[in-house]
Amino acid sequence: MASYTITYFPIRGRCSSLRIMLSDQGQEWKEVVVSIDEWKKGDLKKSCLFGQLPKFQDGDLVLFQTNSFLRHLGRKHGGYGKNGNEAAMIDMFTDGVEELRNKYVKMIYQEYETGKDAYIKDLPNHLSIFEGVLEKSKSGFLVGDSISFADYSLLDVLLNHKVLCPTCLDSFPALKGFVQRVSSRPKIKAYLDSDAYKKLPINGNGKQ
Ligand code: GTB
Repeated sequence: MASYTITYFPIRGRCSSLRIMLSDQGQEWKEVVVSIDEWKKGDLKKSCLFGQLPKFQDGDLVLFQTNSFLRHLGRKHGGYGKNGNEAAMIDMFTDGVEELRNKYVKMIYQEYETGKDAYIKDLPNHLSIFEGVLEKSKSGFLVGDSISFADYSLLDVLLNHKVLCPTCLDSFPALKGFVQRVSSRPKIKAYLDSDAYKKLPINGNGKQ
């Protein structure tokens, strides 16, 4: 039986890295899909701690804020480094990915028509940071010698950017290799090849 429940809109959105992580860890989960019409009624919004989805439940534990879900799974099933210093680095990279994600989300939802070109032009300034880190990594992961939730988050953001701009990784061989390698991990590949992933739109407004 699934021990986790994700309550969210019918999109990949902010839940993709979580779903990729659950898949790679061999965990099952249940989806509670909330339509925009249902959300607009307001009752569910009022019940959410920060007035937003996704919500993540692990038995009696109810969490909001997507990165707290990743940290929780990291503590329970691995993927949070092998010591405190690695955990700190994983937090740092996850926050770095979050900054890029927030810029992407702002462009998609508020400035797609007016800001997409400028966003893509500025993208190498962000990607080069992660390129530099992965170039130096012996394991091919952001931190230490094994995969962490920072890697799942980076993979998700890069996959979305490849849809936005298919050539955006062409000058970043380390990032290109990272996407290829991590996407090919058997359980991640199975999830990315599934309808559960492919049939969900990336964003809630049809832009990508
Ligand atoms: N920091 C939070 C986290 O990481 O969980 C951010 C959560 C968040 O932005 N939630 C958005 C939300 O609940 C959905 S993701 N929005 C509704 C509200 O605030 O009332 C982005 C999103 C935006 C819009 C749509 N849409 O129009 O369909 C779908 C998803």
